[in-house]
Amino acid sequence: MDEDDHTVFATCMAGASVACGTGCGAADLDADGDVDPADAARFQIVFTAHDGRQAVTP
Ligand SMILES: [Ca+2]
Repeated sequence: MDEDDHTVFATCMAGASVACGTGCGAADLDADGDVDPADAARFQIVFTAHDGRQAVTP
């Protein structure tokens, strides 16, 4: 996970109950059909924890 992933995530962040846009399925980290603060919390955990040495599940 890197800055490119962050850019995609930020582009896809639309809010609760707003359907994921094209190409944003990977940003829906809790798989509930939107990209909202709940996904952002998961993204932050993975983004800050991932150091390339271990797999991190959101
Ligand atoms: Ca979501």
